[in-house]
Parts: sequence; C-alpha cells; structure tokens
Amino acid sequence: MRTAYIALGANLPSSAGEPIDTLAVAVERISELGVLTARSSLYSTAPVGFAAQPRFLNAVVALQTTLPPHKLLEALRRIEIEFGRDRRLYIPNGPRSLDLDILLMNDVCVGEADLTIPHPRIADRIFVLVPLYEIAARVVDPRSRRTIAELLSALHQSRDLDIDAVVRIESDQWAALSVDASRTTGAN
Ligand code: PH2
Ligand code: MG
Ligand code: MG
Repeated sequence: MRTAYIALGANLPSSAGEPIDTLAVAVERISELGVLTARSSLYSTAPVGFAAQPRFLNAVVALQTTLPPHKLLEALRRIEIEFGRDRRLYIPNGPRSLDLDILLMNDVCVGEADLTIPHPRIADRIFVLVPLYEIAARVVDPRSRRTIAELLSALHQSRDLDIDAVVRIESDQWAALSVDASRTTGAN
C-alpha cells in the first residue's frame, strides 16, 4: 500500500459543470481507487506557462492505494476523459477541463515517456507546492531528497510571486468531501 499525492487542475467547464464542480466530482471518483486520506484547500491560481487562458482551480489529494503507478495513471486518464478531456486538442500548458497528475508515490521513481514520478515540475510550480504543503509538508521528494516544506521555501526565496498567484478559495461543496484521516500512517 502506498500513498499517492495527486494534483487536480481545471480551467474550462466540463460535463460536470464549472471547474469547482468538476474537481469535487473528480475527487469522488479518485476516492474509488483506494482510500482518500487528505485533501488540500481549493486554490484559484494564475496560469503558468501559457498566459492567455483563464485562471485555474488547483488542489491536491492523498490517496492510499494498492494500484501500481501505471494502473493508477490509467485510472486517472479515464477520469480525465470522463470529464471531457480530449488530448487530441492538446496545447502544451493550455486550458483543460480536468488535469490529474501523480506528484509523488512514497519512494517510487519512474522515468518513462508517458509517466514520470516524482512529477518533474513539482519544485517550480507554486500552484502545486502550496496545496501539497498543506497536506504533506514533511513528506520527502525522493528525487531531490528534500521535504515539500523545503521545496516551497526554496521557491519563495528564488522568485517574487505575484500576490494573486495562489489564492485560497472557500467552498462548502469542497469542504463537504469526506476524507478518512484515521487511515494516515503519520507519514505527513
Ligand atoms: N497546469 C498546467 C499549466 N499551467 N497553471 C496553473 N495555474 N494551474 C495548472 O494546473 C496548470 C497551469 C499544465 O498541466
Ligand atoms: Mg499538469
Ligand atoms: Mg497532466
């Protein structure tokens, strides 16, 4: 059994509704793949990499699962497709109805064309590090061997971030999603 940290992102409507609806339903789907042990707050974030697109909603969840990395990736791709993601219309770093990325999975390191774990851009993406820090501050990234807290403080030191880069959002719908925190191993 491992704990996978999964990033969620959306900035286009999907079959479930607006990004906030999409992320809430996506979390329910993800929880069917194991036990959801933690969920970050929801954040409105400035688009990174391709500026001419709407702001994103981002969050991170922790999933305890027996699925091996590639099976988890397949299951997440199916959920993306269920919410209207069409990879044929792909613009690198462009708008999307739902993006689910595996960030970390214990000490797993995978480097393949379709899957890289830890996610290669964790350390320079504030929209990933802020929600990840909320639920996994002391978790160690096995590639850099630094904790998420260390990666976040290094990013803050290296860069002046815009005040609206990552803004926490209050949402009853999001707060109502249940997590089973009793199942955490203390690895956080
Ligand atoms: N995802 C990207 C590219 N840029 N920017 C924000 N704010 N949030 C994202 O989730 C995001 C992005 C590619 O996956
Ligand atoms: Mg992504
Ligand atoms: Mg992705």
